Amino acid sequence: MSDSMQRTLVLLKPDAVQRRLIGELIARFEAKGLNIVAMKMLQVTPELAKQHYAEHVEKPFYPSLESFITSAPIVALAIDGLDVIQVVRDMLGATSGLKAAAGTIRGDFSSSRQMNLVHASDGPDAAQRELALYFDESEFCDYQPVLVPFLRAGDE
Ligand code: FUP
Repeated sequence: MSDSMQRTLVLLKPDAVQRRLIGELIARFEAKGLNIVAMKMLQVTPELAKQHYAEHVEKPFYPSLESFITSAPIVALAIDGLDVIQVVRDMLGATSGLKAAAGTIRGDFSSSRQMNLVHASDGPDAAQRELALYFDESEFCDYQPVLVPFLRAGDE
């Protein structure tokens, strides 16, 4: 199957903000050649947390997760790229920093299952749903990335 242009949601969580890792993490997405098309810092409310983590609200770990995700601001990014949903998930690594492979964000910077620094949508349906939670359609910047001819071949 040919690679398709996609958009995904990435969150740099409160631990990333508090640990001053925002720049280092964004740099990884830029260096990979992905295209950031929206970005903002915001405070997640308990209401937004429940919408975002709808599939986990009933789980035993949810209260602790909500407390963490609302504990400081986050940075939300919308990122475009070929197969970007899987590419970014691979860049994040396994959920727990203790299991994530070296070279991934979580593998390199996290030693925790909860404080794993980053979130990224896990599929096209999740990406659509989660992007709408954090961004209005008008906030996506559609610009021509001028480096594309140096990032991949014309037929890719
Ligand atoms: P991921 O898709 O890798 O972000 O992970 P999940 O959707 O499985 O989990 C969502 C978040 O819940 C993760 F960021 C970590 C957190 N979590 C806990 O805090 N405790 C658990 O037991 C499982 C997940």
